[in-house]
This record gives sequence, structure tokens and C-alpha cells, in this order.
Amino acid sequence: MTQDELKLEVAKAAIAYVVENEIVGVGTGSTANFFIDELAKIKHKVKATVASSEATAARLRAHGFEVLDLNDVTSMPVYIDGADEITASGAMIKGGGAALTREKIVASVAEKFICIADGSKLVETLGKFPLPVEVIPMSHAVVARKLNAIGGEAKLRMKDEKPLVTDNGNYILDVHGMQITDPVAMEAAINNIVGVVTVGLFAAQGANVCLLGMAEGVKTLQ
Ligand code: ABF
Repeated sequence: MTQDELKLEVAKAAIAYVVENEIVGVGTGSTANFFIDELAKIKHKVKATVASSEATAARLRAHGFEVLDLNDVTSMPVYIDGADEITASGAMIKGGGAALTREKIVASVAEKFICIADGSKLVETLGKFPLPVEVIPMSHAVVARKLNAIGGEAKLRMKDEKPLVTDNGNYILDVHGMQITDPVAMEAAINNIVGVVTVGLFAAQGANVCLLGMAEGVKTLQ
């Protein structure tokens, strides 16, 4: 099976976690896009959606879903999204798609985070995937120095030879070479650096369920 076929399988499996006539929180990325396309098949059972990025909102609207402002939502049963790396206990690195801040905010409102990923995302120790950190633009150099001091190598994410700008108007530092043995402590420490908006470690609130696409079928970790 190709990686895309595995992503499609987990996207299909995630439909079982959608609660009928409730709001669904929807993530960003290629696996989330497969999920959106599957969700469209049961649109009549979905009350409304909340999106974690402008790209996801556009895809949801193109399918005819109502996309709510999170400020108008007080609860949602599930948030369904991909990850760049995940451990068996549900701690994740996210943000390869630059949407980490909105992803973490929407996930914080949901009762359950359902992670959907192909099997290659499962790791024992987080950190091989460069850790994304969203920063206020004026602080990128000072935050990079502080991240380097804790053992990483922070690189400003570029697009078309300019710093990539997130949906929130900020920059992303990708921190290479981290061995994240205590993700909860690392999440708190990096979030505490002045200038950091959000670190792409989702450990204090990780995934409640992870659907992993493997050659032998979808494996559920919870
Ligand atoms: C988002 O999409 C991210 O937080 C993560 O960076 C990425 C995973 O991408 P894909 O599903 O394309 O592998 O969920």
C-alpha cells in the first residue's frame, strides 16, 4: 500500500468517531484532507465544523460544510487531525503544515483528540522530525538562540526565499536534533520562552486515540 492509501484508510476509520449531529473539529494536512473528503459523504450527520487553518476551512466550505468561529463554540466531542510523529502514549510533534497554534487551540476545546496517521509516524522518542515552534516575528533570532542553548538547531522556515508566514501572521522555527525524552516538560519549557506563541509538542494534551495505517490494516492505540 502507498502512504496515501494508508492515510485514506485511517481517514475512513476516523468516521466511526464522529458524533452524529454534533460539531466536528477538523485538522490540517494531507491525512486531514482525506478525512474531510470522507466526512463529506456523511455531511447530513454533521451539525457544523471548526477548522484549524484557512486551508482546511476552504476545503470544508467547498464541500458545503458550515465552518464556525471557535469563539462561538463551547464544546465539541472530537477533534480529528494528523501528526508528524506520535508515540504509543499519544504525545505528538505537529506543525509540519504550519498550523500548530490553531490546531492546539481547537484541540483544547474538544473532549477527545483522534489522531490519524500512517504507520511511519509512530516513534519511540520524539524529535527526529524537526520540532516546529511558532514565534512572534520580531523574536525569531532571540528565540532561536534560546532553543539552540537547550540542545537544538533552530532554523527559520522559509517559503519562496522569504520567512513563511502562518495564518496568524507569525514565523516558524524548525528545531533540528532534539531527543525529546520528556515531552511534557519540554512543551512547558519551550512555551515559557518569551516570543514563543506555541510549540508543536502536543504532550500535556496528547491524542486520546491514534488510528495508525499499517500494511495489515488500521491499528488503534488508546
Ligand atoms: C497536521 O498535518 C500537522 O500538525 C502535521 O504537521 C501534519 C501532518 O501532515 P500529513 O497528514 O500531511 O502527513 O496535522
